[in-house]
Amino acid sequence: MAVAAASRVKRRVAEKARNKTRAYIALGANLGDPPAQLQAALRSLRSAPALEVVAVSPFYRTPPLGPPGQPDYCNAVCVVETALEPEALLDLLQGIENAAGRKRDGERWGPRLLDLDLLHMEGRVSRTPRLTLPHPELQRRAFVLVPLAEIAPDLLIPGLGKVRDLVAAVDRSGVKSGFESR
Ligand code: A4P
Ligand code: MG
Repeated sequence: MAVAAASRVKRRVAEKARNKTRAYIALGANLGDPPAQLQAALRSLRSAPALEVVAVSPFYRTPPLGPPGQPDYCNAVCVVETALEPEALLDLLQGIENAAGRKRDGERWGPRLLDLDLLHMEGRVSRTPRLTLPHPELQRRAFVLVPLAEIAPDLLIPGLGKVRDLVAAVDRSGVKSGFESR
């Protein structure tokens, strides 16, 4: 335990020296082949020179939040280390969404090929018209909190609390482990 804590401190010091921070990204899809699209998005993130993917949660099947009649979502969360500013990271995420064929002309919370949301960046808050950090819906969404709690239960979200407490407070009954490719 002490060894793990010491290595965590060492990593934080090294990250700080490189001016890097950790960012938490939610991945979601409910059109096409959702798990394949999440895998493709992860490949794009891994090949981006400006960041390093350091953890990926399992994939989950989740009931859609939004207009009725749409397919279940495949959801996951990943953690990256990056020296990018938050809005530059958002640009990168939106570029990956666009390359995956994401259309932005549909109804609010309508079905989508790929959604990449920035949940939180350590040490950063934002309230610009383009970017709210932490993500404003984070604490209400089991489809975000369940995968996030798998890889970062002790993460402290500013103004909200620890992820393990946030996930304990939401209804997780619809969130199912795994998502078979169709
Ligand atoms: N924006 C502001 N803050 C952020 C942030 N922290 N991360 C702005 C990402 N984007 C942020 O997003 C609209 C605008 O939000 C962006 O231009 C950005 O500047 P968008 O991705 O273009 O559109 P959207 O995703 O339809 O908008 P919205 O309202 O943010 O939807 P959400 O919150 O992304 O929800 N049900 C399940 N089960 N699983 C899901 O993953 N996802 C959604 C989409 C709905 N229902 C779902 C799921
Ligand atoms: Mg979005």
